[in-house]
Amino acid sequence: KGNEKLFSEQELAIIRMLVEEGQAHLFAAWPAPGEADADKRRLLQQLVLLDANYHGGLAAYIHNAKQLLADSKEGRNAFDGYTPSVPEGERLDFGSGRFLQLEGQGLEAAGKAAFVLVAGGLGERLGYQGIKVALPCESASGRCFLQLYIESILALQDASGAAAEGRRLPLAIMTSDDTHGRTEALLKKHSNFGMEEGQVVLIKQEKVPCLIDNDAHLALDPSDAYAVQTKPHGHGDVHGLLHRSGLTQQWQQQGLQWVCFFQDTNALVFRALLAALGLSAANDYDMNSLAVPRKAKEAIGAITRLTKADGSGAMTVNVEYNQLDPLLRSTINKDGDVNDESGWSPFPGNINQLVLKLSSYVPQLAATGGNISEFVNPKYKDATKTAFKSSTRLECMMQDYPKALPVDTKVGFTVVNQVWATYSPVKNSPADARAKAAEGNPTHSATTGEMDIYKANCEALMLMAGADVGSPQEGMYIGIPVEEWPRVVLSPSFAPCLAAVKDKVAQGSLLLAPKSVLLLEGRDISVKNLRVDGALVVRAVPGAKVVLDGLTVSNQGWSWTPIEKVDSPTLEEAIRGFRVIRNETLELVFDQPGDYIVPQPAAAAAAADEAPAAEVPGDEA
Ligand code: UGB
Repeated sequence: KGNEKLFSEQELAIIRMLVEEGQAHLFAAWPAPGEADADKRRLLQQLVLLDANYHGGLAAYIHNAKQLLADSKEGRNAFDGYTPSVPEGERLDFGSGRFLQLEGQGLEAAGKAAFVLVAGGLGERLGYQGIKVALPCESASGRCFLQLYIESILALQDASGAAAEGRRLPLAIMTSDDTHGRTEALLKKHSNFGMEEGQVVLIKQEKVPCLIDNDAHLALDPSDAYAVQTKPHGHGDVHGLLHRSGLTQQWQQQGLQWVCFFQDTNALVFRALLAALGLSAANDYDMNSLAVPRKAKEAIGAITRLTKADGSGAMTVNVEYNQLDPLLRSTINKDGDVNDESGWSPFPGNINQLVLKLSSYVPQLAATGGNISEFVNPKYKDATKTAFKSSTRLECMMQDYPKALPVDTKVGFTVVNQVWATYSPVKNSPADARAKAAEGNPTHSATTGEMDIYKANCEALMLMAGADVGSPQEGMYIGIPVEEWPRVVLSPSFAPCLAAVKDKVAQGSLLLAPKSVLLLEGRDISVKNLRVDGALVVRAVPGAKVVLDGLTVSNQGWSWTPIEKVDSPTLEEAIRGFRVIRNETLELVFDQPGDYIVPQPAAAAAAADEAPAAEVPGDEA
């Protein structure tokens, strides 16, 4: 009372609405008019913003929260009444004939695809303060995740023929207040890593208010009585943001047909995505999840078909592992979540890499506003479930998109049987990774994220080109076990798809000694006969057609030196447990278009004065 004259109509309206919704506690401690007026206004401005950012406003948020908190207290299960079964989809072996066939179809489809990276999360679990997309995905090239993703999209733009037809493949990145400024700065610093102005767009998600009890009272910030405490709403916000930004409609008008979603730290995603895109195109899927084989009870969501006995509902959706076991027990299998005769769960594991068909996505977004089914996960003080240990909030996940889809929507999955070819994210701190390793689980650490890139590239060279890369060796960095393969980096331009490796590396033409380093950076490099015992780096601009034919490299190479043996490691080195020491390198740089054979044939060498020469600035130059 008495504060009325201080505020605008809009601010007064929000106070009235919140008081009606039982939120008078937000203003109860306000001093008399004239005291802390600027702070009062600050709180109201924040509330106006929170109201505008949530679909239906804060009143809807409070109503939804009350309902979800009541469901949680009563232990009501969102999947009650549904019977689970294994959905439609296909399981592929990496590099098999069927894989390559789908990859080919996927490459064509990629020429009409848009890409969406969800990158609003901070690396808290990883113990990294910066944005995760700025981390090097491997230390050999030092390429950061964002650069890898952008170069992969540009390589697909080229290889699919989209570039030749004048089409640019767009990338939208969802950021949050935690990541927006730094993502923008990273792009600016590196001139969008080669994307044109406007080709990459940032869409920022907002946080939602925290809740202190089952009556959905909003939480004031413990350190500021004039601010509501807020937390992230989850990656499900991406659908609403794509809709409200107009991007999806724009993409459809430009003739694009597919949208591919991926996470911030899985460097392998583009190795398997094309096969999923191909299957989407072949089966006309409205939604397709690129998934991994799953062991029963593994802490990973399961992609599940859910059907109501009376035919009133059906969907194919991710069921979190803790919900899957009770659901199976109460319906089709008294033993719950168990492996089948193959030794694996019949349900594919969700890794949140999704392919959506634009022609059904756009109308669905228009119908729902892109709002995704929410959930709440309060940590209760005791079994009475009446009080929380700390404030909670509503959340939503992008993989829950099918929950609102019509029953006849075609939703499928694409499993690549070899997890190492598809999924090795960087999520856990060294300490958590060690604990996971001790339990026999994948560590999802920066250490394995890097080593799995080398492994996947070596496997690709073996499968596609019969390369001799030796056998992997057992290794260990900061207590995290790894398989050590030759450190092979194939730039996205060199290998936009697996089939490109087959085209560019002649059968049986490549031999890599253990722990050798091979970096091939350039679209037009090919290998006819190459042996490396040490380190070779080849960089070639587009149009520099480089054939490695008869080259033998022998030098001291590089060593992945355990962090215990190096001085002042950086944080990036510390979380992976090693520093790369470059002892000796043969580096071949071709910065002018032309035809090059390395080593130069004797006849050509005579006329070498006239020919464009390769700059060889490495130690052996
Ligand atoms: N993210 C956002 O952009 N905004 C947010 O508000 C939150 C996250 P995490 P988590 O890969 O196995 C997901 O934190 O908890 C981005 C799936 O939900 O790494 O491990 C963030 O930047 C789960 O079903 O997710 O769980 C990152 O890019 C399973 O698939 C992405 O969302 C699991 O990943 C994921 O964020 C998995």
